[in-house]
Amino acid sequence: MTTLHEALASKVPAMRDGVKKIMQTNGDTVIGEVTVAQAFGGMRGVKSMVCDTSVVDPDKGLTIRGLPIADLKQKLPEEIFYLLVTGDLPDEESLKSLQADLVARREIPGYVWKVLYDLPKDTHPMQMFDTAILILERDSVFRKRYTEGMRREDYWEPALEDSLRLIAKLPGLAAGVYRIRFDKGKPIPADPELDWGGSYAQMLGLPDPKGTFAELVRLYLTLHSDHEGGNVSANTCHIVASSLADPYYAVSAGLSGLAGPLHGLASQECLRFVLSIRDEFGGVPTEDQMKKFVWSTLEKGLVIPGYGHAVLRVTDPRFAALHEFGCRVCPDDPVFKIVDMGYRLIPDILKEQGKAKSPYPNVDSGTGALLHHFGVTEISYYTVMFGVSRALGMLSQLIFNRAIGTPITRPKSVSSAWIKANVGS
Ligand code: NMX
Ligand code: MLT
Repeated sequence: MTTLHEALASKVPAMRDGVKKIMQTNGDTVIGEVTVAQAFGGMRGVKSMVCDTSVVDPDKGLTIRGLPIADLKQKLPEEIFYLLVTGDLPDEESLKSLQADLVARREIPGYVWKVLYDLPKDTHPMQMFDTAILILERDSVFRKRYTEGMRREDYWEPALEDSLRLIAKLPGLAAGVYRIRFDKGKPIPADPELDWGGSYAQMLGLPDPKGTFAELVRLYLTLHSDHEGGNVSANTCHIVASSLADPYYAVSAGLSGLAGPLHGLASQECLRFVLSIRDEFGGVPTEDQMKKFVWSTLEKGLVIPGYGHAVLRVTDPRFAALHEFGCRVCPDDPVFKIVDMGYRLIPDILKEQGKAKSPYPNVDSGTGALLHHFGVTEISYYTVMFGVSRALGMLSQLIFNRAIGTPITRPKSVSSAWIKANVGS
């Protein structure tokens, strides 16, 4: 048995040494270049940071520490966290020790609930979730130790402790947001016998006689955890934490990025799109009706939510895993059927339109239909669940960066005038 702390402690010296050596021997080696289009265009494809937790291959999709996500979908999300942080999956005892670490840290202070109850009734669930995380910042060990005077080599330890404290509380917090915001009754205490994802499902309080909803929640949390370093949430968290702002501030910032409709909020927008199709046609449309609807959306200048990707050029394997779950669990649900029909028809339409570099579904395309099937019909809640999962990736990247001593992020910007003067207008 190796606790997460021990496993990481045993690896940190080699991680630091590896970075030091490569910087000494190859620090000046060029790994990419930046074009004017990339500078104006969201830095797409610019190789400018290192992230070891996961890699997104445009033609294969996500691998976590070298393992394809399709091979990890049966794993518990807390096993994925251990893998992200250490590079190894935990054995049974190490997993138990991590689960015990989380249980010991999951109590949410009363003043957090008080603020959540006091927020106006129309507050967006992501705002509530994000606010609660900022309130928890009060307990940051990293900030306390830094104020006392901490050596740079020690940064990773309180970063890990803050991460465990935060991750432990996220399911209870997120489930509480759901219950408070949507008048479902008081937050439900966690069942001590349940795993991290299972207790999230239980605390949401939906009927789950066969445990299939809990199965979906675990799968969801595993699939959304990490997507290399450049996505908006991870990148934002990375930049904020590089100033040595503590993990609570950094995760809150990352979640604010996740709340944008081109990123995590797309999960809400996807289901809104699917439900608008259902309402327009009074159920599952014919293929012709569906095609016309998609074309008219594009003609209005709108994007088709859940399709396209900044990196991927194939169907997102995370979507494939969720689609497979839907085909097994709710193939006849009309909402899932519309998602399934979209998967068959939309890529060809986007190809014909010829704008999107990837015409294929991304992870957000099908999640809403599955949550809706189990009774999570409040679509503005969906991004909160994404946030619970993405915190695993953001925090593992943060711990890694504090361990190897990554400095403050500060790229150089140039003005349009500089570009004109240097490359011609
Ligand atoms: N529907 C219609 N047009 C699209 C779509 C889409 N799904 N995806 C890209 N395009 C357009 C895009 O708006 C752009 O148009 P224009 O030249 O007029 O500005 C053009 O195609 C080229 O964009 P790309 O280079 O293919 O995409 P980019 O890397 O800029 O953006 C996304 C990637 C994901 C932001 C984009 O595909 C999109 O807006 N998708 C819909 C929203 C979505 O599903 N987001 C979730 C992403 C996953 N996540 O979990 O975060
Ligand atoms: C993600 O999971 O973060 C999204 O697929 C977006 C991205 O990778 O840019």
